Amino acid sequence: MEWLLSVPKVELHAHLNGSIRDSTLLELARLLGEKGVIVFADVEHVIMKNDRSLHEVFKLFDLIHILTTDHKTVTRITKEVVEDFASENVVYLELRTTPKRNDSIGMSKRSYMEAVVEGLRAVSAVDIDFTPHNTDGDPVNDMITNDICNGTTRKKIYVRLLLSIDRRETTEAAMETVKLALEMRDFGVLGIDLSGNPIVGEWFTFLPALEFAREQGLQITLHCGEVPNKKEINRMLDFLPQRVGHACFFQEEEWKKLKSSKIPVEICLTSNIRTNTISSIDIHHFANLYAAKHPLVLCTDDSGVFSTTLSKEYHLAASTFGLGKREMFQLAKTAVGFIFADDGVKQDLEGIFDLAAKKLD
Ligand code: 6MZ
Repeated sequence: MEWLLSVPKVELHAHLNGSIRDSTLLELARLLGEKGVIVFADVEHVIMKNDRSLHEVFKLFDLIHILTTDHKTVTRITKEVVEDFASENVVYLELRTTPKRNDSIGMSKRSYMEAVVEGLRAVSAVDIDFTPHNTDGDPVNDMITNDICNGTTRKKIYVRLLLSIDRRETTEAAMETVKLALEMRDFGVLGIDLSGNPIVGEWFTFLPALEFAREQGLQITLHCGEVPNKKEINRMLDFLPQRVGHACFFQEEEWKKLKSSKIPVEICLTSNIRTNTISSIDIHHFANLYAAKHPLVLCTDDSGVFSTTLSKEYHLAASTFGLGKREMFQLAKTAVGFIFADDGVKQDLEGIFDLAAKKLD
């Protein structure tokens, strides 16, 4: 585990509001309890509960959003989430979040995202690169501050943003999110995610916004196959997104399509087990995809909600599927090929992995 902690890692599927520290959530709940907005004792029980069905997870998100959706708190959780990932040597993080509108406190989707960017600016425990076109000509080695051997150098993390469309949203609301993503490209927004309760909403509601996003050059990742929905899974695969998340309820036809398309899969082991989307870890499709050399990347999904970390996900994969250090390092490194950021960032990350390979030998 210690070794996996020290390996540089790439996180491509992390929801901001799912990645909050328990201690922060409890503190926020206590405050709202004191104000009489919620009953703290009831909420404490819900936050600390460990096993939840997929349905219960979405109920928990509604509660989390009550606790977090004001500008100051959005800024705070963004800062903390980034620092937490960096502390376990995540060197590149694609953080996704659903821009939220809350008229009662003067929050628009844009001001929500500005609060997120403020959180990135507030990161102080580590060095952060979150704006694109950072082409100041620095040699790669200057960029490498992730020293895996001694704790004296400051860690550095690249952070880029994906804006999520929630499946509860209308076509208009989804379109608003895509337009916002386009306006915020200079703040590191690279693409669009489709997420939310998979039993809610219809593919055709989101399609116009996703097509527009693609036309405009945004990259797209879709939550795909979190519930059995053959038609939707096929439509999603036919859309050819740049990546898909989960891919749990695929049947032979869909596996074939996925494999021939070579669409990388964001694998979230603990999330799938905790929500019972996959009944047991040893039959997880990771094994089949890995053996087929299909592009895949291990991710946390919601490190707060599922009490996990990326290092724990790597450990779980290594211990369940019998992978050694060499394979795990390679798995971490190949994820660089699936990031949405530009070639300059890819080269920097490859430099970080090459340096780490020498030190870990
Ligand atoms: C689908 C998920 C998810 O956007 O408010 N979300 N959507 N499947 C999952 N697997 C369990 N986990 C999280 O982060 C929380 C939101 O992300 C989506 C849900 O829409 C949830 O409300 P943000 O930062």
